[in-house]
Amino acid sequence: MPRAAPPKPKHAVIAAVQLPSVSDAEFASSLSELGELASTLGFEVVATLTQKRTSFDAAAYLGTGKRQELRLLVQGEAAEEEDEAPSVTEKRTARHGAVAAREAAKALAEADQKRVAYVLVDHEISPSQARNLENEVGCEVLDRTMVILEIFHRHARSNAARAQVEIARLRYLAPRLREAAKLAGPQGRQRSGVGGRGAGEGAGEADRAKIRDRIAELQRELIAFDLERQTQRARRLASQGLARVALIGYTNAGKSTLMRALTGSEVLVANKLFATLDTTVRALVPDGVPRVLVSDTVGFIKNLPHDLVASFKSTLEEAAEASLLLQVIDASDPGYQRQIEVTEKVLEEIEAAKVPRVRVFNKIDQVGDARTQKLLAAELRAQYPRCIVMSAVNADDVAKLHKSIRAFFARKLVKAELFLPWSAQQLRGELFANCEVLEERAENDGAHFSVRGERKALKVLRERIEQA
Ligand SMILES: Nc1nc2c(ncn2[C@@H]2O[C@H](COP(=O)(O)OP(=O)(O)OP(=O)(O)O)[C@@H](O)[C@H]2O)c(=O)[nH]1
Ligand SMILES: [Mg+2]
Repeated sequence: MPRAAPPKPKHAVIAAVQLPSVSDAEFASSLSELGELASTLGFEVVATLTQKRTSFDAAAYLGTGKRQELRLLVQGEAAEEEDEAPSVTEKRTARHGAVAAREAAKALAEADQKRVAYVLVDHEISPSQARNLENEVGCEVLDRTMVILEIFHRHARSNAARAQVEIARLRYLAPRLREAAKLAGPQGRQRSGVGGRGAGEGAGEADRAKIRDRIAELQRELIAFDLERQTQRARRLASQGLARVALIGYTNAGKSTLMRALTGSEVLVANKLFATLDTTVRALVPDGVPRVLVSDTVGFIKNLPHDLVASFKSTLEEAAEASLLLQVIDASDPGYQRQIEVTEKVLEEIEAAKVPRVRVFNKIDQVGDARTQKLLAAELRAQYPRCIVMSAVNADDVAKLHKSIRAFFARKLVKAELFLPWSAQQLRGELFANCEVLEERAENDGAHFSVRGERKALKVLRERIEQA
């Protein structure tokens, strides 16, 4: 069960069926996305095999002819590797000692890398389809879901994210283990593979019971993590005002980059899919009234495995609780409209569709020359009124985004009069942190303040003054 990325890229072949309902553009963009997912896993895609069909083949996803072609492709690469074998031997006899041994090892390693290790299928296929296809083409088959699960598995850092991903993986693998057990019998061959599927081949009832127990154990752990997070969240809400912004959107759109720019924090930014799996919360910098907290969240993707959506629901609750969502969209992706659709669908699933939302079209600097950028920006503004078109690497643009976040919360501020008795002076700091003080007058038994602040923050403050 490899956890770290393999040191050298493994060869993979992408195989996909185009159904009549899928346009050529949509199909191409889905394939290129699968290619990016593959490279995030450290695979090198050496070939792509596609086929138009009215439905998936019930037995093995692809039609018989394509399966044959795929087998030749997979085995063809392997045959090439065998052809190289004599030259390795020749070299070994021609030279002696350590140099020859090193060269031979290198040649063998290179030959090994040429082997097609995986066939990647751009759909979720059934356990029996996967198994039949594997048996026929002679190498491991990973569907889109497994590829995404594997990336999540490698990128999960916090205990909670790890537990969430493991539950999703086990749920996905359990029926596949059953399928393997049926085909391979109790003494099924053992194979190491991505996702640890190999380790469980030939799994019997005892193994399946173990999986059920493990899932139950992880769920108990998650409940504990959840309680911990809720306590932290409650503390945040009580002590720091209530203005919350969440950065949400498709994977790789630039959410973490914007998080860094807006909060001066050092969250992970990477040109990988699903670099961020945990929600991070930081204060908007420079600070102001109200104090605004920004959260960075896990990215979305087309056909995000259902179990993962369910698993990450609690992580995404942060988004549902925000007062404002910044929906980050990669404007340089020709398929940005699909990004928008996918994101909006997930927002509905996590019941965050009603939260006020601003669309942020990012990476405009990556769209052709200045003229093209201007044209696209105008088009986007016409199509999505009130959207922001920007580049996270442009400081002026970031400042503008910062300003519009402030403006959003400023609109929600109300004026109020507060009286702070001398006996409650310990709340003075909190008052200044949560409100904009317009005027302060000292009176006999305390200080009178004219302030502007968030309705909810003012309510909390009044309660605290009464209790003091
Ligand atoms: N040129 C350019 N690159 C950008 C911009 N914003 C982000 N990037 C790059 O895009 C890549 C992805 O950025 P991230 O901020 O990690 O994306 P993310 O949305 O957090 O992605 P996930 O965590 O995977 O969901 C990184 O290589 C960034 O440096 C931008 O405005 N312009
Ligand atoms: Mg990120």
